Amino acid sequence: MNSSSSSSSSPADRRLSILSRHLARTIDRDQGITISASPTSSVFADVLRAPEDPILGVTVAYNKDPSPVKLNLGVGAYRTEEGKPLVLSVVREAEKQLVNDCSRVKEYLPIVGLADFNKLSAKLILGADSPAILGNLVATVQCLSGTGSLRVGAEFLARHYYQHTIYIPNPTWGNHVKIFNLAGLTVKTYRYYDPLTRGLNIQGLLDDLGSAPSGAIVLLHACAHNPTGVDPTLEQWEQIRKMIRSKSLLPFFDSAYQGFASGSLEQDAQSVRMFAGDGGECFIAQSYAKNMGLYGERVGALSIVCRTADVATRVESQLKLVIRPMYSSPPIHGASIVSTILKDRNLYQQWTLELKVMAGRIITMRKHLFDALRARETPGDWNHIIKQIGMFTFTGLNTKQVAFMTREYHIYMTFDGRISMAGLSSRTVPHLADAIHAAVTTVV
Ligand code: PLA
Repeated sequence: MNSSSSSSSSPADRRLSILSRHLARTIDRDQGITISASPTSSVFADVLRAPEDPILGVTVAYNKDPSPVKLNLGVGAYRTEEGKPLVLSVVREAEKQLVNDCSRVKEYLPIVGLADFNKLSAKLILGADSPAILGNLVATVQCLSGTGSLRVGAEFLARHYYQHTIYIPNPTWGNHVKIFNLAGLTVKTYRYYDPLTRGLNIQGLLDDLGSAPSGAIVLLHACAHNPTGVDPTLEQWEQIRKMIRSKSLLPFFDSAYQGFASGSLEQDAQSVRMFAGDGGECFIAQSYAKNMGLYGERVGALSIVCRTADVATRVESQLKLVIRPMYSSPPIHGASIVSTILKDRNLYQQWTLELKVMAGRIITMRKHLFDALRARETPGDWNHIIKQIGMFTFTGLNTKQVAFMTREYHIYMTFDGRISMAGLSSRTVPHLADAIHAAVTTVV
């Protein structure tokens, strides 16, 4: 297991470094060596240009490319067969209802967000008949999508939990390290993906969790693991659960793709429900970006399942103290859309159908790409394309091959070889297959 070092310098370290650079400039100036600061020079003259984000920066590069054949398979954002972003019909319908309801006002929401939204979100992930819901054991707060939910949860843990080490899978979504480091947690990794089998390294995972210090926090992807598309089977989840509980580790689920993996909201929540149903505690960060297509609305929830109802209310009171100085209270529009859909039987039904169509289209793209590579007799075993789950295929292409595909074919993807299947369409599959074929046959 590795301790992560990326962006781990503390705020105090950073202030010290800025101060020493400033002092060096002042001393230089006082000694007449160089006059780097004049009354007109910026006080931020020493600020270095930061690199683009490894995922969102792919879109920045894509936008600059004038090629008509360019293809953005970087960020995980759903596109239609026509390559267009999709607003779900059920979301349009809910928005119409909201606009027509003149009793609605624009007052601040409470710090914890919209009450209905919180209750319905907890039910969606845990199941309406969950003992945790029935026993009022869950503290839920509305947050700024999945990222904000992870951030609030991390901040709460840094303040109120005795263990400050969090284990994240290797590999994982790139932002996890930064979110947890920034909250002051120490990030370590556990083995997850085996590049040889392109599957789960269950033994490595269990060994690493087995040797983690008692009480350590463990980040788990609820379903559709990003970037690998490799999920544990239910039997493996049970092994993981037993290990986590026997070592008194604290599970923190990141649920960014409920409904996107299998097309079923229930099936994709099974891992979380196993843990929430065993009486132990757990954290869940939920996002509605992908499954309701509400990316830019920034709507999500953090739920903390506690052992007693009394603890849950105290936990909620402390979550308010975390949120208030960060952003005071969350935005109203996205959460209103979600609760309008979740509380109306017909809209809910319509949503599940639209979700199935999106998940189904992604699964079809897997099949198309697999067939296209077989038709080209592209060297290599490409079965993982159809075996992997969720929005992404972890192709196994290396950095040089990715760079080649971007340079020669205008295909934009992250450097770890991940492609967003949701950005692909029947029309663009042949172009991608040509690019992969050329990359594996010409770039070693
Ligand atoms: N957790 C995981 C595992 C994710 O993949 C993402 C999004 C999030 C949380 C956060 O999503 P949200 O804040 O928008 O709700 N990952 C994307 C986008 C889809 C991104 O990097 O921000 C990705 O392309 O990996």
